[in-house]
Amino acid sequence: MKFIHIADTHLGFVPDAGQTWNRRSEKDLWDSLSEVFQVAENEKIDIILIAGDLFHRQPLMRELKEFNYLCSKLTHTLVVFIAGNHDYMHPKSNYRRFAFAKNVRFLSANELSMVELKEYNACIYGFSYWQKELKEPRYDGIKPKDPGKINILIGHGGDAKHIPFRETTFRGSGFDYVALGHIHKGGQIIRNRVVMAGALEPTDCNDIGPHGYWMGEVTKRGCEVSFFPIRKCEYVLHPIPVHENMTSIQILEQIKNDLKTRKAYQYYKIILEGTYDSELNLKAEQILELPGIAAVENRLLPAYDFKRLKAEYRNTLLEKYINRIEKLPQNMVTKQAMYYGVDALYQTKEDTR
Ligand SMILES: [Mn+2]
Repeated sequence: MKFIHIADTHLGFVPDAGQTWNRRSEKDLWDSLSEVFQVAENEKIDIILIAGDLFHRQPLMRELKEFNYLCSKLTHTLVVFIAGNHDYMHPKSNYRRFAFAKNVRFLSANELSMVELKEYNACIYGFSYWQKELKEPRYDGIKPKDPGKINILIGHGGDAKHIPFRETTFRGSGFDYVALGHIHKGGQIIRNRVVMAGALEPTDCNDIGPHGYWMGEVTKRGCEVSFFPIRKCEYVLHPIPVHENMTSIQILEQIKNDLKTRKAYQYYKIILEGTYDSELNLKAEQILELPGIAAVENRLLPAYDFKRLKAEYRNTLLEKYINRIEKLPQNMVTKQAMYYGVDALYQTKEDTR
């Protein structure tokens, strides 16, 4: 049985709202879903598994119609999905009054239920969120009824407030494939068997790395699944090492130079690391103006001349602090303690005498 597994499409969400650097829109999320459905059609995929948070919030009727239309166009594929914490089964949810196409199965109950697919000798298990949070480890101890069938579980969660689970939750569970959603960074929890899809598209610039869908084949002898990125938008963490002799023009040139190897679909989150001279006059806006920059995080530490400071602020708290830290074993923590501490004392140096 050939399948595609996606999650966290967050339809209805406006990506990076308020940002001016990026022309992403709500439509991008729909386009990506359409792209996946087109792959399903071309590859004659038997089943699409959507592991929750299909919608970012309660779906509007017109959004359900759009989704249903995309499903109904599939000539070969069955779509099975659950509601996640974002699009949970609210008492007034449009989910409750919508009639889906006949190739769509919504596992909407809040208790484990199952769709049996006789033609594939398969059973798809899952349940939906009926509230925003589910703190109980509800996937613990779940087992398929008939071990002779191809058994699939669709699940959503993986953090403390949303059905916590671990690798061991599914290890001996007897499911041939577990299609998970909720955590936006995807990956294989158990290779070829338990997969967190990751968001189909990044929703903001903290969703670092590639996003996309998983496609594979499951039989009673085993499963094989691979990741396929959707390359509309990918956020990349890009550290820029800075030292105190660098000027702002030099730093900007370095960033511009690094941007030359950027792919058109990539947006950089620049991390400034290292030390800076107190005279450095570099504004984050100057970096954000460059094409392809999503965000700037300043982790720079001021470059202090500790020897000079001690001489200048003899018999003050500042001198005592530097001496004290210098006596400790030097590592990243003491280094930061030195910078932050000196920085705090130096800013209020009038009081330290
Ligand atoms: Mn979620």
